[in-house]
Amino acid sequence: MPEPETPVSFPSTFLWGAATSAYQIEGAVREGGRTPSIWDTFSHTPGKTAGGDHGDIAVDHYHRYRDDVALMAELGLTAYRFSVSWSRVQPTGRGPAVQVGLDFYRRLVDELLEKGIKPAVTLYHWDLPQELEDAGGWPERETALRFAEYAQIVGEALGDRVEQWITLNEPWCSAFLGYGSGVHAPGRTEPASTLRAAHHLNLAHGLGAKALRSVMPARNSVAVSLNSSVVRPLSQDPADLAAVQKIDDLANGVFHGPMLHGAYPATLLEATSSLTDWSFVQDGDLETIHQPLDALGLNYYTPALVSAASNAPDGPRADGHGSSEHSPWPAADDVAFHQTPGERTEMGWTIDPSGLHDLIMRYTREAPGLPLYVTENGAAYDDKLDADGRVHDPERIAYLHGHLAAVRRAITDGADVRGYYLWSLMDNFEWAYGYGKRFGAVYVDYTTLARTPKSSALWYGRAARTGVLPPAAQD
Ligand code: GBH
Repeated sequence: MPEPETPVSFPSTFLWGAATSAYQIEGAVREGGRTPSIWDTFSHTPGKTAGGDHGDIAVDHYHRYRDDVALMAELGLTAYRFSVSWSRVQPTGRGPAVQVGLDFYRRLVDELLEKGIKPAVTLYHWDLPQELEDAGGWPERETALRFAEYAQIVGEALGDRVEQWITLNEPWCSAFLGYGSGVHAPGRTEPASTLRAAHHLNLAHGLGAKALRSVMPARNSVAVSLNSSVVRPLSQDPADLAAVQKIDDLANGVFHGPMLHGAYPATLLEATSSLTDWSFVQDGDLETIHQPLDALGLNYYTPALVSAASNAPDGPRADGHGSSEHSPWPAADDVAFHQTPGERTEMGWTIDPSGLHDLIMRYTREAPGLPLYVTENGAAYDDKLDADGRVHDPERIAYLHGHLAAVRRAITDGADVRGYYLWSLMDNFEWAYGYGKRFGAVYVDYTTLARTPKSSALWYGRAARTGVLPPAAQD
């Protein structure tokens, strides 16, 4: 992707943010009455995460949040997206809130506001209280009802000072990696449960959005963050185009169908009919899920390339398996996934900024007039602290430059993108990959937990302060 040489500048109101999530950064897993979430259980189960890594300490953000906010302010960030740990606020997933838990987030938000950084709260970034999983987890309807209660508690506590709300982060991962391939907590491998989980996550979103609105000032914005996939066909063969339709339904339509249009795609219902009759969708559910949104969050890393399995010379290779032999894609044995050509990051994910442009334009068409945010985008590289105490990451700068330029092109093409949150503020617990994969703009030394802004953080801070992308070559 050639870098444009002319300066790339953004509207003055554009938000320049960074994102994190609770389990990946907080640590302090037993403090203030917090109880285990499914990720505590999963990461302490032998063989589930690289090196047996877990979030017990993570990057100790729970104790270092003041320094972390000060660092964001120094860099020049204008927004910060973080998530609330459900089991810190409501340890059993039910019943009264724990004030100590809520107080932590109140102090964090006040610190951000004092520094002029706009907070965006994600209510659920994958860390279901273990007790709710023990009662069946997301495949059970009850979990959605519990989520609505939790949303109301957090909305009441922070709604006066936080304007931007995100109900769920990437429900696809919760449903399909958590209950299908099993590479994410709770590690179940039950194809039919993935669709039940997806529906109850949708319902949680709808009920949660309603609950938030019932307790918050009307000026606040309620959104959801989807890891909507850009699904491309290997060829124009009708069989490959049918594979795209199938994966697009299972990745995107299963969520945006009910959320934006009030219905599951007919093609999805048909393609999955051998697994389920969808009788868990009750009267009124689709109406509940179809809540008007104030914004939509899009998380983007890499596009997917698919074909019919019969058109794959090496046989089907389903994506997202990780170390699991189970596919995250139910009823899709007839689809093969292919490696997209091009340079890749340390995750093995192909770098393709045009995918972000296409994704934004797709949702501009799918939901006309709905403000969009890129709520995650970033790259893992094998960063090293130099002898001079610096971290040079020109590859990450190039990645960010390319993707921010793609966002700018989408704005020029008529998309209403209001902000961008870099994933991630700092290196952290990369789920099943543990601490080995570094996504941070800020480097974390895992022995001392000292923070060092990488050259990409300084580059991004300059973009945030000036509204113009500095040249990518500048490291
Ligand atoms: C996000 O997940 C998460 O919200 C965040 O917590 C995480 O740290 C970050 O991204 C980086 O991973 O996996 O081979 O099938 C992104 C998860 C990544 C899942 C891309 C689908 C497709 C390629 N998604 N992935 S593969």
